[in-house]
Amino acid sequence: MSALIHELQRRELQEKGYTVLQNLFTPAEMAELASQIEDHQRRHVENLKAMGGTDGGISRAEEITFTDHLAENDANIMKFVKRDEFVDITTALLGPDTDLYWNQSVYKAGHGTKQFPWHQDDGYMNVDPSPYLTIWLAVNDVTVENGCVWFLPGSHLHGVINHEDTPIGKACYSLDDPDQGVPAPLTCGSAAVFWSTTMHKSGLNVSDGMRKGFVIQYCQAGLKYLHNQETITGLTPVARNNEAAQ
Ligand SMILES: O=C(O)CCC(=O)C(=O)O
Repeated sequence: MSALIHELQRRELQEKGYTVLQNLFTPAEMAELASQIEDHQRRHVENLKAMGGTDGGISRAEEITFTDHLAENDANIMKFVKRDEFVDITTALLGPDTDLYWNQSVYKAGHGTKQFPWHQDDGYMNVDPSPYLTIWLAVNDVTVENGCVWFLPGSHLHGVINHEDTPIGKACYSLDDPDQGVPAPLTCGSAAVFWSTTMHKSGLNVSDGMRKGFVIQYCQAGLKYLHNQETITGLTPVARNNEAAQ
């Protein structure tokens, strides 16, 4: 029996495509995680600046950075993404055997001028089975003012839809549509949990400070690329038979 995923969370995930877990971790735990993330994030920013501000991907040194494979590059972060809380959540929602699929910090600087476009995480890479699970963890307090994630409730019910490439990320729905969904402000240590088919964006950070998120994605063990049905190799086991993987 899950200690973290109850009837309410299941119903919200089923009907709206997302749910919020309040105070999953303490602010002290997030401060420790932030210090681990930021060694890598700073190096990423330096590298981006050396390349003129962008490496051609979706990170822009002064605005928003996606620093990926943190766990694979840092033993402390790997320990974090395999914590019992994630074993509990992922086995409750995905089944007894789960893997870490992807992880990245997403730091959004203040005085921003761009939202991050509406997309489904499946829009970046089609995999089988879909959906997998994304956990967007607030590493500091995340508000509408500093650019929290927004969701379109029920958008996961229509499967994976077409995404266009834009200069700031893939997009499947207009930032100008009058229906801009529902914001999910999160206190430091709380997390939004959603399906890889759930449409989400993040708003402008009009505050003075950095908005800090850690995005961790989990899948059923044995995930395949959809296009050729080849198993994706090198993923880290998180749970086996409902227990923490060794
Ligand atoms: O955190 C953000 O600003 C957007 C991140 C996001 O949507 C994602 O990683 O899929």
